[in-house]
Amino acid sequence: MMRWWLCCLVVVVVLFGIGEVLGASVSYDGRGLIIDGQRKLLFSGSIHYPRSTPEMWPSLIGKAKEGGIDVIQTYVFWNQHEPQQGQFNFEGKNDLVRFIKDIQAQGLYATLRIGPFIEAEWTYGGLPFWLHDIPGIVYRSDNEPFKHHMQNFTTKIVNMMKSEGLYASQGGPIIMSQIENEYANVESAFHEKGPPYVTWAAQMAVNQQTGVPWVMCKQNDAPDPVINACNGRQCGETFPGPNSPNKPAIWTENWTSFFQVFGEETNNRQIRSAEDIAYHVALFIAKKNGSYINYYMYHGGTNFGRTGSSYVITSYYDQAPLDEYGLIRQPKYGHLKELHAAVKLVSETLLQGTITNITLGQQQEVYVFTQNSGECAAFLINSDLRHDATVKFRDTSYQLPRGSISILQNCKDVIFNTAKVSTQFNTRSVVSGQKLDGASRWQAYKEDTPTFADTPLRAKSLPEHMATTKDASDYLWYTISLEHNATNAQPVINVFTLGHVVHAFVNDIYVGNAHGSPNSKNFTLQQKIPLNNGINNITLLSVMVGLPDSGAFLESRVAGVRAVTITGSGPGTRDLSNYPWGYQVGLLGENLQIFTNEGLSKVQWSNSLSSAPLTWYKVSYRFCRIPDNINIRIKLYLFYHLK
Ligand SMILES: *[C@@H]1O[C@H](CO)[C@@H](O)[C@H](O)[C@H]1NC(C)=O
Ligand SMILES: *[C@@H]1O[C@H](CO)[C@@H](O)[C@H](O)[C@H]1NC(C)=O
Ligand SMILES: *[C@@H]1O[C@H](CO)[C@@H](O)[C@H](O)[C@H]1NC(C)=O
Ligand SMILES: *[C@@H]1O[C@H](CO)[C@@H](O)[C@H](O)[C@H]1NC(C)=O
Ligand SMILES: *[C@@H]1O[C@H](CO)[C@@H](O)[C@H](O)[C@H]1NC(C)=O
Ligand SMILES: *[C@@H]1O[C@H](CO)[C@@H](O)[C@H](O)[C@H]1NC(C)=O
Ligand SMILES: CC(=O)N[C@H]1CO[C@H](CO)[C@@H](O)[C@@H]1O
Repeated sequence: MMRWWLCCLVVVVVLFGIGEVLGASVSYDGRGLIIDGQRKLLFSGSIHYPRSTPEMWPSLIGKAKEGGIDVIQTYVFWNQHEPQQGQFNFEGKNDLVRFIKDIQAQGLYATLRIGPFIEAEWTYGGLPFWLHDIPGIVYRSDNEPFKHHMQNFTTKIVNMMKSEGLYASQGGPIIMSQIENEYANVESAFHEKGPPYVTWAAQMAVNQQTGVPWVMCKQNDAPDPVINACNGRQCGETFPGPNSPNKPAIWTENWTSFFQVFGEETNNRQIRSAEDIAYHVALFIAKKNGSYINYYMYHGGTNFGRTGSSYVITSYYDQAPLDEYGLIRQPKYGHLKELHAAVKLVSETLLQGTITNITLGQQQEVYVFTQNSGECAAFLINSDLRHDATVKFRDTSYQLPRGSISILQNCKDVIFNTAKVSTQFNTRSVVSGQKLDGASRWQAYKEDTPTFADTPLRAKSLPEHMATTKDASDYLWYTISLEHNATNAQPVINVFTLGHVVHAFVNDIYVGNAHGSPNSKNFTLQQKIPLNNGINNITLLSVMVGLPDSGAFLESRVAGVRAVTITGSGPGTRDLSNYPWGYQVGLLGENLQIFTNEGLSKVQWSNSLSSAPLTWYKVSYRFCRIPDNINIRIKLYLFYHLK
């Protein structure tokens, strides 16, 4: 009888074994994600696939792995994948499956932040602009049209990952997914339409049956079983904690630096020190039971083309551990690598041990993790930012530099201090190679300034910029044919705009420009202009530097020229806002794609280089013998002529 039972038990175990080969289940408890039955302490780094090239991916992922990163976290960029409704693009930089497989190939995990609203300093927060024209749509709200399209895209991505076997539950690398993004920032703007949307989004995500957990970041009331995660630089101080004792403390965005906008000097937000990052990571682990920490960004990369959001420059988080070009930035990279290694040495104890904390001084405390086996790890914290401290812990004295944390193995040996940087500093050296400014090589093509007669599209008032360009171009021309009766006064034009840049031309003469900034979203171009008696051609070029990516009611934002008046042309002020306007989307050179091989021959290039505004320049250049370890970048110096 006894033997029969034993035999049966063996059979059960074997079956379980087969099940495990197929995939690792991912679950969680209050102390961490549990992958394949094991609690994990994970360091994660954000690398966004469309912000680099597929050729760079294996090297970026490899460097992250070498730096002690376990997980690569990326958003999914809806407007890259579905620029027109129903027309999909998963090629080249948009090859999400290849990116996830590259992660898997190096044995790392992946976290997929589907959003599909992602913000991310990405144009329109990742939403495709065609959503704007869906009747009755209100984004990110309890709104049927939006929910329909959000669910449709989310399902498409999840199905794509499933069909490639990429979820950990299928043996793939994806251990976690994110739905929505920092929704709590805008939730109150939607009043009673906010909370049901959160509930719906969580349910819709969970119903996708991915076999791995979902998170919502900065959403402290994330509905079960979705995990609420923290974003910010100081989650060790600011995170109120998981909203259930059964959920782990997850930090989805610990900003390694900050993105930059046009016109801004590099400042302290961008140059976040290695010591400061290490301190806050250690604090999050010690104080908040932190078990998943993601660096946003680990590699920022480049906002290629028109993918950056309003005013955001093309270089993204260049100060991250891997710089824009994927080069290692020291000491940030090395210091964090040492932190990761130290934490991993004691991670068993951090994940399994019981936690106590003891005050050691006015601004000094220790968090002690103890296992039944006697294993012990401790974090000695000196939160005094001005004074070093000496503390006594278990009969030993420890020197703690100001604002630092020491990690102790066996509750005795200091294996890391967040303020002691042993990694060498490095600087990026840029060697200027060939100068391409030899005038003879260059050719020019000047954009025509369209007039009212040239623009077949007409409106009875100024059309709104974004609704008109539909994200096909940054540029929108407005033209008017104006009859002028000379007075004694000098004519002055006033162009009120909601961004981002406006250029003005009168009778093909460039008269001036003005621009806004992230802090002054509206501005007025006020400019004296020469007018002929009789008919004049007034042409305005409205330019946007990316679409907005944040805030509520993105679908009803307005931009571009909103009002135009003229004084000194006839009596009083003439309001031209409701005149018949002609308009045209995009520049001619842009529409003809004259920057491509096919488009090059579509216009007449001139050898004489005018300095007229709105001139395209081209040069052909042959590069040879580029060593593999050198990054070639072409730098353009633009001299902007402002009258
Ligand atoms: C998304 O919508 C399209 C068009 O209505 C439909 O053909 C497609 O099956 C939907 N996809 C998903 C995953 O629901
Ligand atoms: C950390 O985990 C322990 C044990 O699970 C729990 O008692 C404690 O409240 C948690 N601390 C925080 C800050 O969540
Ligand atoms: C232990 O940590 C908790 C949470 O940070 C804090 O409220 C408490 O005062 C600490 N206790 C001691 C003895 O330092
Ligand atoms: C205005 O534009 C029209 C049509 O392009 C052109 O024929 C006319 O000469 C222009 N007027 C002036 C004053 O430049
Ligand atoms: C323009 O911006 C200023 C300051 O940001 C704001 O007070 C004002 O209301 C804005 N005007 C319009 C018409 O949007
Ligand atoms: C310009 O003067 C003519 C003749 O006096 C008049 O008919 C016309 O309405 C005036 N136009 C404007 C824009 O004031
Ligand atoms: C959201 C957040 O936590 N922001 C903080 C990021 O870190 C810097 C300094 O490290 C703080 O100044 C920010 O407030």
